[in-house]
Amino acid sequence: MAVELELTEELRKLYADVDAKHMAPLWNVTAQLLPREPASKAIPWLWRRDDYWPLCQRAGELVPIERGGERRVLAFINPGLEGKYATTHTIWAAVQYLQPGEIAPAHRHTPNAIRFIIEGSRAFTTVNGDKCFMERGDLVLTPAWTWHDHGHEGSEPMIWMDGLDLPLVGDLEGVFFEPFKGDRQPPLGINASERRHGLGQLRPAISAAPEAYPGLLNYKWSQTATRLQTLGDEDATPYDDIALEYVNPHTGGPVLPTLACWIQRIRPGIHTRARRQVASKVYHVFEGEGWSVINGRRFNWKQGDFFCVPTWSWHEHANTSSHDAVLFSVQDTPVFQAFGLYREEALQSGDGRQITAR
Ligand code: GTQ
Ligand code: FE2
Repeated sequence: MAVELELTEELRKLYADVDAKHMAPLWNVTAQLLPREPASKAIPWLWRRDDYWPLCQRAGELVPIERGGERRVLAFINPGLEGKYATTHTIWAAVQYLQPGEIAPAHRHTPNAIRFIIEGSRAFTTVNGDKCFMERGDLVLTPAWTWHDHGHEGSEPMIWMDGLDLPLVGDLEGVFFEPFKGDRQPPLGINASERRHGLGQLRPAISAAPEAYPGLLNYKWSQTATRLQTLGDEDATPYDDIALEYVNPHTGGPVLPTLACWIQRIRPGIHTRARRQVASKVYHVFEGEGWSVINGRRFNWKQGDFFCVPTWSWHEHANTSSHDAVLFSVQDTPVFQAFGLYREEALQSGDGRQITAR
């Protein structure tokens, strides 16, 4: 409020009486409620593979998974979001560690989930009866309210990234959860969704009834890698270099209503321009090494690391090595787009890159 009110005895009394009736005067909180632009409480942060990997192994020794323990998941918690189990204000990102023979029991919930496979072979997630085997680089979806359980038929521990809209659905007070009767679903098919929908450009006619015929659940790395490599210099963008969005092949839209997933290849020596978006993201470094500058702070990363970009934060990426860097990311962009709230802005000053604090 532009005019400074003199806090008279009567005004003080008014505020006390308003407060006692569980009301609030807007004029005292306008700036807080309507800031000129978003200022996320989440802060840019990086989690290193060298830190989380031994913690996962120790959890593997100490924490059995079965009913009660359920899933061996270590989440990345944003230090700016006190008391909130979240990586950004909307996204839960985590690593899940599963050893050969273990079963993470079947259940379903309203939050949407993605998994991106980091290491290991022959673990699977059964999604509504479709047993999807997961290999390094695969993206597997468990859309809202789909039954899912994880198992492992390989010989080495398996680790993958989980990405959920859990903090968002939690804030919306829309979380429902239901355990399955029995630890695992009887499989109705094996890798059925990728066999039916995996090429994207050819749609089975029967899929016109999507309720009876679920869409693509496993985006296999072999196909992602092929497309990443068949795009060349002329397909690069200034902000993300060579970037691809995973899409729902039926709609061309994001993989889930609330979450979009991207994969991008940053060529050796490339340093992108800075941009900010009304959207938050969590990145996983799939291959290579380099750094990102996020709101003026530089974060050096290498294979296996995770980092987050809070809403409306400037970010740019650089590949400092002599081979490609590949970044996977999960983003809440679709939420903002759905409600007409999406914005983005390129940095105009200087050479379009941030001045780094160090
Ligand atoms: O694997 O089903 O990271 O239900 C959080 C909640 C993973 C899962 C998470 C979950 C799961
Ligand atoms: Fe789950």
